[in-house]
Amino acid sequence: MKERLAMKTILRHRDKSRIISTHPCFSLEAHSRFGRIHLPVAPACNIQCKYCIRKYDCANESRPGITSRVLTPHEALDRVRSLVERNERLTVIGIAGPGDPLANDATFETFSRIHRAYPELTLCVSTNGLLLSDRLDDLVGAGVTSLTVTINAVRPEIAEKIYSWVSYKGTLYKGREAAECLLNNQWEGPGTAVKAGLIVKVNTVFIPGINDEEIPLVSWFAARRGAELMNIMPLIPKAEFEHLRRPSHEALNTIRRKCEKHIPQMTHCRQCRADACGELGEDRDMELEVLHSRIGEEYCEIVN
Ligand code: CLF
Ligand code: SF4
Repeated sequence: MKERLAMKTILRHRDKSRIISTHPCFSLEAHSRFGRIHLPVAPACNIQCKYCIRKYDCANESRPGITSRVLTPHEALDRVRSLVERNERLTVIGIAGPGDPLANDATFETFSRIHRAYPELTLCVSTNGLLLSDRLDDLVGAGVTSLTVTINAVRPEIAEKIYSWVSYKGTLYKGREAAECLLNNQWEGPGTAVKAGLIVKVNTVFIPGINDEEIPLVSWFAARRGAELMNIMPLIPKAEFEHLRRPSHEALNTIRRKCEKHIPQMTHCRQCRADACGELGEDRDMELEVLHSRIGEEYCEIVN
C-alpha cells in the first residue's frame, strides 16, 4: 500500500513537471517554445470588478478592449481540432472568459469534450475564484490540471474598494458583505485545488492607491496555500477605475521584488485576449488561423 502511494506520488510529480515545462504561462523557458489557445465560451460573470467593462473580455486574465465572439462547446472543439492538428506546439487549451469560466456550464462541457478527444493536451482555466471550491470536482472530472485564480486583496476593507457586487447562490451581496463572501471563497479555493492535484497560479491586478500595500500580503498567503507562481498584472484603467493611472514598469518591478521573497513571480505575461491563439504575445486571430487550416486541408485534398 505504502509503495503504491509512493509510486502515485512520483507519477504525480513527473506529470506536474511535464505540464509546467510545456506550459507557456507557468514556465519562462516554455513560453517561446509552446503556445496556447483560449476558447471564449464563458460569457456570464458572477461578480463586478471595478476595472471591468462587461462588454469586453475578463480583465482578470485578458486585455480589455477586444470583444470576443462567444463559441459553443461544439464550435470550440471544432477550433481545437483545426488548430492543434496543424500545430504541434499548441500544448495548452485555456478558458479565460469573456466572463468567469466557472459561472458557465459551457466551460465544463467544452473541457470534457476536448479531454476525451485530446487527453495529451493541458487544460487550463482562469477564474475569479468565487465558485472554485463548489466546482472543483467538476474541473478535475473534466480533465483540468492548471488553474489561475485572481485575488486582489486579503482584507475585506481593501476588497470592498475593488468589487461592486457579488452574486453567490442566488443572493446579491454589496459592500463589505460582498468583499467577505468573495475573499472567503477565493482564499479557500487554491489550497483545496492544490490538494486535488492542480497546479495553481495566483493573478493579482496591481491597482495604484488601492491595493499596493496589500499585494505582498497576497503573495505570502498564496505561497502558504501552495500556489506555484504569482502573476502581478498592471491595471488597465477602465470603467470605475478609469481615472487611475497604469503602474509604471519600475513600480511593477519593485512590487514583484517584494513578493518574490514569498513566491516565484511570472514576468512574461502578455495580458492575452479571451480568444488568443499561438505563442504568448503573438495574438493571432483564431478565426483566420482556422480558415488557413481549412484552406490547407482542401488544398491537400485537391493535390492528393
Ligand atoms: Fe490562458 Fe491563463 Fe491558462 Fe495561460 S494565459 S488561462 S494561464 S493558458 Fe498566460 Fe495570457 Fe498572462 Fe494569462 S500570458 S494573460 S498568464
Ligand atoms: Fe469582469 Fe472578469 Fe471581474 Fe467578471 S471576473 S467582473 S468578467 S474582470
